[in-house]
Amino acid sequence: MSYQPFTEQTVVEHVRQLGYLQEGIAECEEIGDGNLNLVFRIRQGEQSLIVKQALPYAKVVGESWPLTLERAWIEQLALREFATVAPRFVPAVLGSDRTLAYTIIEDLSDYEIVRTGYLNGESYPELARHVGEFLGETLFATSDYAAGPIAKKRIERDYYNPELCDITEKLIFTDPFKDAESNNIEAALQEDVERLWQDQALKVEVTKLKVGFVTKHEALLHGDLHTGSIFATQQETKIIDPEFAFYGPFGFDLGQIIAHLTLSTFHDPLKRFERFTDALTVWETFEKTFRANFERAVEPFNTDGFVDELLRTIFSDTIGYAGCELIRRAVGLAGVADLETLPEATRLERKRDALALGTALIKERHSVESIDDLVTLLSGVRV
Ligand code: SR1
Ligand code: MG
Repeated sequence: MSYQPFTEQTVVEHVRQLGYLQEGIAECEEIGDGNLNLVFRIRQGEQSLIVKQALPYAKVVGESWPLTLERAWIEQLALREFATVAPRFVPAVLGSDRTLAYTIIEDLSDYEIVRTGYLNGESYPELARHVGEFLGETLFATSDYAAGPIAKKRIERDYYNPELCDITEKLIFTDPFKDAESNNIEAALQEDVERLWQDQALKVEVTKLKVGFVTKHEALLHGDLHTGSIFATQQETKIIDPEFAFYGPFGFDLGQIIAHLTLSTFHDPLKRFERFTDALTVWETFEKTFRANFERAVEPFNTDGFVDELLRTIFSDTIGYAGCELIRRAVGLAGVADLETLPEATRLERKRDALALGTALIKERHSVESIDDLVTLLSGVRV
């Protein structure tokens, strides 16, 4: 069967033929609200499942931006890989098809997308600890330090994901720092953004971070770990959508989630203490889990003192990547509801804050000595 995008009717017929549904009525709804894919929820009696199918173009832009269907295959491989060390934090994969570019996963209807929950004033008390643990487990397990040279390179081979990496490379590290077509700059911010484009010192630092992104093949990353890629309840957390998965720098996913926790405070300043405490908990839990795992690092990485140096580099990378993401979500493609749903005057102020904070994080990342210093820096923005 060759690739066709499903409709609400054809997807039900397809999964029924595969034996996932009984004869009889099944309800189906397309619920995808992301930038790239179709997402169908199919319900029959008590049973409920999700079929996520890639489109051959970026939905957020249109058919003029073709995009590989292979990302669906990479996504389900990554979910299965993550499940080997952190099964509690990913949805169960029930099936997948490389040609039709879909993955069937357990329905998480009892969960809510964290960004949506935050916009509605919700809090998730376990989220930060879970995300930190997930990253401490998966980043270590897929690295040279745990897997050893042969196994690591075997895993890495499966995650060759050039087109999706190219999106990140352009949209996060290149386009926001020049007059690029993909940018989405509000007229009132034009002068602020032009100042950014003239800041050579900033552009050198962003270039260094981009070099790290393209050259450090340290561990299997989620690649797009924002609050729209996490489902949560008060007790549980599930990380979804790793279609941008690839081997990259340890600090990238950490930076992304810290940036999006920060963006959520731009929408709801009353949650600043809670979200910055969450940012701190993500880092501390990651560090604790990663260090504990490092006890079984293969030689010579278990050399005394090595993990401390490594964590210092991961920390400064994390801060820099968080800064790049803040800038990108204020002026680049794929804005976030945290900012876009604010009334105009507040929105412009917050976007300026995102530019200022992003710049400070990128430039000062090497002088931030502790997570407490980082939280102080994050809190420094007026809201
Ligand atoms: C063209 S894709 C735009 C963005 O959507 C995804 O969620 C990633 O964040 C990507 O950068
Ligand atoms: Mg996504």
